[in-house]
Amino acid sequence: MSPEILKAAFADNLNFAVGRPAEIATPEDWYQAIAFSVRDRIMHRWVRQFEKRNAPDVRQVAYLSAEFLPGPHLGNSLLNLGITDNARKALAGQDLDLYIGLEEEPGLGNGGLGRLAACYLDSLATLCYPATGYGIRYEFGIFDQSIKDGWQVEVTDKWLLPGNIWEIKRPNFAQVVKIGGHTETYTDEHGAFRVRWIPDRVVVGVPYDTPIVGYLSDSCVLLRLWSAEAAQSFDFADFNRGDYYGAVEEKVFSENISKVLYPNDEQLEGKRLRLEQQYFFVACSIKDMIRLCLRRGSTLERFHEMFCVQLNDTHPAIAVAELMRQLVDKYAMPWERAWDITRRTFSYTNHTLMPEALEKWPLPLFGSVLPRHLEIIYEINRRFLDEVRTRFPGDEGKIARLSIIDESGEKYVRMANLAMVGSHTVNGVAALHSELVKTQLFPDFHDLDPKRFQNVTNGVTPRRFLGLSNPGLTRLIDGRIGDSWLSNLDRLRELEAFAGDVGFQQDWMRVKLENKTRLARIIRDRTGVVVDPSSLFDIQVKRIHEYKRQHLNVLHIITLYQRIKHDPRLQITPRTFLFGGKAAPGYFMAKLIIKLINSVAETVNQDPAVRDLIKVVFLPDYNVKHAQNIYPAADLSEQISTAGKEASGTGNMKLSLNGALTIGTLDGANVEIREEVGAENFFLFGLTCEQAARLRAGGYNPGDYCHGDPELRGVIELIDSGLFSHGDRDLFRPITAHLLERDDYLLMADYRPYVNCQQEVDHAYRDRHHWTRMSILNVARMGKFSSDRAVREYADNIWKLKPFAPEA
Ligand code: Z57
Repeated sequence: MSPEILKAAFADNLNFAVGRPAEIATPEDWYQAIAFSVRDRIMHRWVRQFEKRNAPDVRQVAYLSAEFLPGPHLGNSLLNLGITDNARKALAGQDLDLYIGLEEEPGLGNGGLGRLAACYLDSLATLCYPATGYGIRYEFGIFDQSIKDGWQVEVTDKWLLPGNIWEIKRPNFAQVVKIGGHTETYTDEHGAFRVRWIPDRVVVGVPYDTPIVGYLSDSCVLLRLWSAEAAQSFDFADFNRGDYYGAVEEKVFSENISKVLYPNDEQLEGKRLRLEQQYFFVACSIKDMIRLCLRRGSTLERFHEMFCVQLNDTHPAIAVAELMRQLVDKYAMPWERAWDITRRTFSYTNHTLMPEALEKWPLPLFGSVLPRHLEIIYEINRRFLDEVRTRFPGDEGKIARLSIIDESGEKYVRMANLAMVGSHTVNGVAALHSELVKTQLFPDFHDLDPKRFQNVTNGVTPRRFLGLSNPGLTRLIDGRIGDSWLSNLDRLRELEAFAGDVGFQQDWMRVKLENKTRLARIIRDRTGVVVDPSSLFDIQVKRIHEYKRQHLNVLHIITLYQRIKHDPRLQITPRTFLFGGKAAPGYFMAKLIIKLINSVAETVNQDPAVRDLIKVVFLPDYNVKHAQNIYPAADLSEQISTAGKEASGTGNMKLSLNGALTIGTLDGANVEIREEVGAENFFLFGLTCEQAARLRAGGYNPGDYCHGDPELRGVIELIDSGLFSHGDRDLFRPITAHLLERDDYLLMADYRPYVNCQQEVDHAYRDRHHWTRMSILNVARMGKFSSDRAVREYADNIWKLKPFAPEA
């Protein structure tokens, strides 16, 4: 695509699609013109590959996820099409990056789980796998975060307000979804016993399609998101009777379903609307697959040969019962046949062991939203438990634990058990996590069928998180090893040869400094805090959660603060501590941790005694767009969750890929990152998950650690003194009291090892050549953590899926 052709395309689209003369076009107009031009190119590929993708022998994967966090499209699509440089030339002097920066991001997810889904779409497209991501087109995505007086304030995310160029509405593929009501039995024309579901509401799901283009692969996958609309025909009766407001009410009620993303990460909020959202997008997606299956001339007997369906956590697990309902109730298939097809269709990814995140729905609520599905689940469960009884006669404890219905107290439907029973494969998201899934989470299922358990360690796309967001480092790497590494990340290993090369190290340091200088400017513009780009950038960006232990990081900061106050001539490496992340609006402790970070920042940053040595910054509104500016500037990556709690983590991969060294526990994918980069290039501290378990079992007493360590006691006392809260001694008491009395996440036990490990970091950073060597080796050894590798593992081991155009 030459600059001339692109220039003409921009001009045409400014004219015909945006409708603005060039003389008065604003940057927003130019953004739109460029975006339309890029979309045209993507659509061209999409249409050209239609035949190949839909050939009768091509098996597709449907990735069902309640969340997708793709980030802004324009920059990434230009990169993947390989036309960024020519687009720049075509704009002759205009600032392409300015236009790229204007795009609103689709914040249709909370954190790691939604971002992982987006990375996988990028890799599926790049590797030419036939795939569709199915989800919800939330009108309001994750809230925008602003900080007022140190507290998080949530602001509605209006991402659709400026219009969304990347999506195409497909009203002709709309689906009708039933909700509520009751079931009836009847005898059909062949005398067979059947069930029908009489709903008390129906809504229409309208798909909006966003094609996602692969990196230099000529291939696209589809992101198909469902939006809820009122069923037109349904309100005619009201209309005719003149009940205009009744009809409007119905419309508003229907549209509620896709109105807003629930802003909880790893914490369920058992709301009816949330269950309706889950069923809504699942029902639309399953019906869409059935439509495609039939249109391609197949019978539903072969559904599982046409589609494999990946359940991204249990949010879409109702799909198991929905496919059964379609096959049995609608298409009159015998139960056994339908169950066989269902089991061959689904596989399930578990993303957490946290008990508060495991989805379960109170039976009465579930039955009132999905009466027919509840019956089907009972039947699935009855047959399943009968099987279990023949294998483990008399073990009623086992039966109770395996049952899809929790009957230990108030009754619940356990979505993880439904997903387990209805899938041929379950996988965890890092080696350690997958072991814990077998031994801690589903030991009884593992006893039943160990072969069903797999591991697929998460990965991230190097295109967005290095190629796009770190052009400086990308150019430097290209200069040494060529540019094929971006689609073959293992080739980064060729950088090992240059790890000790002083010239290369200097270039490496220069790029890092440039990235830090750019971030320093952003920090100043957005927070007013001035930070020194030559200081060590120590970064913890992720959702705020007690298990991720942002407050352990804070305890370290206060430790340094205290040390400098006691000894003003103390020699320490100047550091900038950077935090970013959103707290669930209803999560009190997480919000208080944000307030604590900001309060410590205020005190530290204005204290003349320490302000040249440590600076603390909370960057508001951490999202994909901001993350892209942060990762390239990181020296140190904080991955300090309590061992056994972080299923994988993916920020850990993105930061290391950008040359940060990790300080971390043996948790999630940290374990494998350390294995890959080498123990000598990783700052390890803290309890292992076995040690943590033993400590808890023996009666953990956090107060002992505090009283046995004067420095730690000093830190807690300093918080309680009101120094960081304008004399208010109670403000942070919920945090300190919890640490001293319960400390569920073992901060007190890990404090001393953490602080000592940070001391090693401090020393290591003083030897800049050695540090840079470690940084280069970290990048060189990150190949494993490409989402291309992860997606290939899913395709080979779980989906049995082949690329539709074999790789060149
Ligand atoms: C979420 O972001 C994750 C797990 C969940 O169960 C929910 Br709900 C949301 C995260 C894990 O916390 C990360 O450790 C993991 O890397 C990510 O999912 C992707 O697997």
